[in-house]
Amino acid sequence: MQNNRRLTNRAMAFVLAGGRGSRLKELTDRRVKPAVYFGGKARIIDFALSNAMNSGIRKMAVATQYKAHSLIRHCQRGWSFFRVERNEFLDILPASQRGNNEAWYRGTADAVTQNIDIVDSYDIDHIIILAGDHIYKMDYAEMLREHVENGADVTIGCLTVPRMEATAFGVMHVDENDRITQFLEKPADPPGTPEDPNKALASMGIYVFSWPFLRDLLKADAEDPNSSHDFGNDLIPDIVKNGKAMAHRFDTSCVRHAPDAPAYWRDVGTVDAFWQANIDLTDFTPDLNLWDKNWPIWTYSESVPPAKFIHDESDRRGVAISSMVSGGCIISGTEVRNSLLFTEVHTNSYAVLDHAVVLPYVTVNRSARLRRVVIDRGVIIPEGLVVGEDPVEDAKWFRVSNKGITLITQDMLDAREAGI
Ligand code: ADQ
Ligand code: ADP
Repeated sequence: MQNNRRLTNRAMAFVLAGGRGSRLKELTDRRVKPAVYFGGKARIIDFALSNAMNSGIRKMAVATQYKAHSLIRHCQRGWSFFRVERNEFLDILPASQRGNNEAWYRGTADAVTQNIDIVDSYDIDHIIILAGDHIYKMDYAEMLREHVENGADVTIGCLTVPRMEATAFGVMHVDENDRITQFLEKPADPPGTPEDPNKALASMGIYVFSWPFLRDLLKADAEDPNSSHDFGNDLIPDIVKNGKAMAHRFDTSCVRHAPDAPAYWRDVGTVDAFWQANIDLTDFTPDLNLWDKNWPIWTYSESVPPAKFIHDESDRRGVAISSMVSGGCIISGTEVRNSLLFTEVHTNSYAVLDHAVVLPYVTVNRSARLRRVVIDRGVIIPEGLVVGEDPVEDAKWFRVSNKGITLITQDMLDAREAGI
C-alpha cells in the first residue's frame, strides 16, 4: 500500500470556482456560487477546501472568473493560515491575468491549462480537480491512494443518483472492477446501472490525475480546434476511450460522523435546495454534522460577541426554538423557529421568523412575520412586513420558488417601496 502521507504531501487541490451559474437567482447576482453563504458561518467553497485540508493536502489553488470579488476576499481572509516556508499555500488564480491573447477561461480544462506553468512550480505528483460548489465531506486521500494503486490515468468521484436526476451530470457505465467503460456528459436519457435501472452513476466533477499525464493532455487539448476545453465534454470521454479511467464511489470515502450516518452530498444550486439544506441543519440530528471535530469545516470567522436574546415576561418573546443563531446576533423580542441565522442578524420586538434562512447583517424590524424565506445579506426588513402567508402577494415583489420559498433581497424591497 502506498504511503498516504507522502501522496498527499505531493498533491494539490485545484478548485474550479469560476462558472456562471444562475439557478440561485439573485443570491448569485453579486457573488459566484462558491462564495454563497452556507450553514451559519461558512461559504459553499469552504466544504471543498476543508475536505482538502482534512485530507492532508496543503497546496491549493482556486480558479476564479465571474463575480469573484467576495470569493477572493473570503479566501484571503479565511484561508491565509498556510505556512509558506513549508511550501503550503492557497493560491488564487483569476482568469485573464496571464498569457498574451487568452482572456477568460474557455472551459474547466482551460482554467488549468492557462495556469500550467504555475502548477509546474508547485512541484507536485498529483492534482485533484474539484468544484467549489457542493456541500459534502470526503476524504480525498482515499481516492488518491486508490488512483495510484489502480495505475489509473484518471479517477473520477461518483455518486449514485435517481436516473432522471442524472441529466445534469456526467453519467458513466462501469465494469465489475469499477473501470469506466462509457461516459456521457449530461445525457437526455441517462442509462441506469446494472444493479438498478432507476439509478445512475453520476460524476461529482472530482478528478484525480498524475500531473505529468494531465499536463500533456491539456497541451494537446489546447491545440484542438474542435474542443470546448472542458473536462466533462472533452477530456474525460477521450480518456475513457483511449486510456484507463476508474470510478471512485463516494460511499467509500465520504466522512460520516457516526457509523450509520447517511452519506451526505448536496448540490445547493437552486433556492429550494439551498433553503432546504440550511434548514435541515436545524434538525434534531442533522445528516450533515457541523460539530464533528474529526472533520471540521474551516472558514473565515469574524470576531463578534455572542448571540444575545432579549426576552421579557410581559409580551416580548425573545426566543429561538430548534434553530441555529450565529455570533453577533441580537434577538430582541422576536420568536425564531426552525431557522438559521448567520452573523450579526438583529431582530426586533413582536417579529416572527419561521423556517427562515437569514444571511449576515440583516435587520428585521418590529412585527415582521417571515415564513419559509431566504433573506439576502444586509437586507433591512421593514416594520410589519408579512411574507409566507399569501403567495400571490409575495410573488408581486419577491421571488417565490416552485416549492413556495420566498427569496428577499434589498433590490426587491426597494422596488416594492417605490411601488414599481
Ligand atoms: P457542470 O455541472 O456543468 O458539470 P461546470 O459548469 O463544468 O459543471 O462547472 C464545474 C465547476 O467548474 C464549477 O465549480 C464551476 O464553478 C467551475 N467552472 C465552470 N466553468 C469554469 C471556468 N471557465 N473557469 C473556472 N471555473 C469554471 C460538471 C461535469 C459533470 C459532473 C458535474 C458534477 O462536467 O460531468 O457530473 O460537474 O457537478
Ligand atoms: P426593540 O426590539 O424593542 O425594537 P431595540 O432595537 O431598541 O429594541 O434593541 C433592544 C436590544 O438590542 C438592547 O439590548 C440593545 O442594547 C440592543 N441593540 C440594539 N441595537 C444595537 C447595536 N447597534 N449594537 C449593540 N446592541 C444593540
